[in-house]
Amino acid sequence: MKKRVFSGIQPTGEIHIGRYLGAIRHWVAMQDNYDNIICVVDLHAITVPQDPRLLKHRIKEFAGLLLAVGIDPARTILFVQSHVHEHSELAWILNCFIPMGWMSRMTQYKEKAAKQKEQVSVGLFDYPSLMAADILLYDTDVVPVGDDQKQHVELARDAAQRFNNIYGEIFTLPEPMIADVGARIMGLDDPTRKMSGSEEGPNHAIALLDGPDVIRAKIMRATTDSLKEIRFDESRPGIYNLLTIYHAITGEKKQAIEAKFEGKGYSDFKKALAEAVVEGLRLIQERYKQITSEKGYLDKVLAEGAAKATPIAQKTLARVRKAVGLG
Ligand code: ATP
Ligand code: LTN
Repeated sequence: MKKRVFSGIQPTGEIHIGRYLGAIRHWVAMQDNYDNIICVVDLHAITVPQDPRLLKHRIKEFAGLLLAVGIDPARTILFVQSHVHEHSELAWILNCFIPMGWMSRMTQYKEKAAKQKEQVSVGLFDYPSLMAADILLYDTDVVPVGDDQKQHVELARDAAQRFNNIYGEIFTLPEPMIADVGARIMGLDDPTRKMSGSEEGPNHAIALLDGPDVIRAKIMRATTDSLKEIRFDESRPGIYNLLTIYHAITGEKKQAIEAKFEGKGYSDFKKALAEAVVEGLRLIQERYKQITSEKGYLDKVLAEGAAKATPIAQKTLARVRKAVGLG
């Protein structure tokens, strides 16, 4: 029996190379050896205000991009979270078992809430409970995510354990899987902050659908420092981040990269990085065009995905309802 993998992506902002290098490309690689489920988490997206038309567009765009990067619907169940109602129901039940104290410790909530002050929604606070429901509904063994999501996966595991302690073996205990390379890609404009989908700055992130000239311009403008040496040195976040992107996208060894750029200037390195990114994204963009030009194809893939996910989710939820004593 293959182990079950579950992961999710919020259909907000653009798919940037942080999301791609930190998470999505690993989902593609894992299709051979794991039983994969990937979800476009639209219910998570509405924890902060969204424009309805844009959200609807993004859900399709994200699904299309996931297929373009190599998610294969024959091997991975790809679906939209709100198409499977069991997610909301299990999230509610889990709400009644997860202590407020655990949720209050979530660093992502604290960071986002600090920005929004009293406008912050109850849904944003409750975000980890819905995420736990996503994971636990499918008897997930492994959750491949970027390192910002590790704490949420651990909360899902703790919630499962707490529930199992009360009711017996209901849930499989999930584990986070954080890749070594690209687990944390930083903003090009501010290398001390994670590259984020909800960030507004024009030079913050490279989107998977950015054209070659946009990619070149963003990389040439990326923040570095006034030193010269091109080395993987974590104390110099700008150049370290750019080198990490180069390493992740080309697959070349760190030492080989340092050797290649020894004695060269930042501008030479940035040009080489830009071409590597342009080349890395070219094929993805071609495939995306193909996928979206085929009318009805994406809807069909997503409907089939939901039809495959639903019976698995229903089975788990039935177990939970029975354990709790719901009617
Ligand atoms: P936001 O920053 O708006 O909260 P996000 O980009 O973190 O959103 P998702 O798009 O849902 O959220 O993330 C999809 C996956 O990509 C997650 O596993 C997340 O850890 C990973 N990821 C997101 N940004 C980065 C990044 N800058 N570096 C590495 N991995 C990332
Ligand atoms: N919170 C995650 C997205 C997400 C997820 C999940 C990831 C929602 N549900 C379940 C893994 C498993 C994020 O922001 N990246």
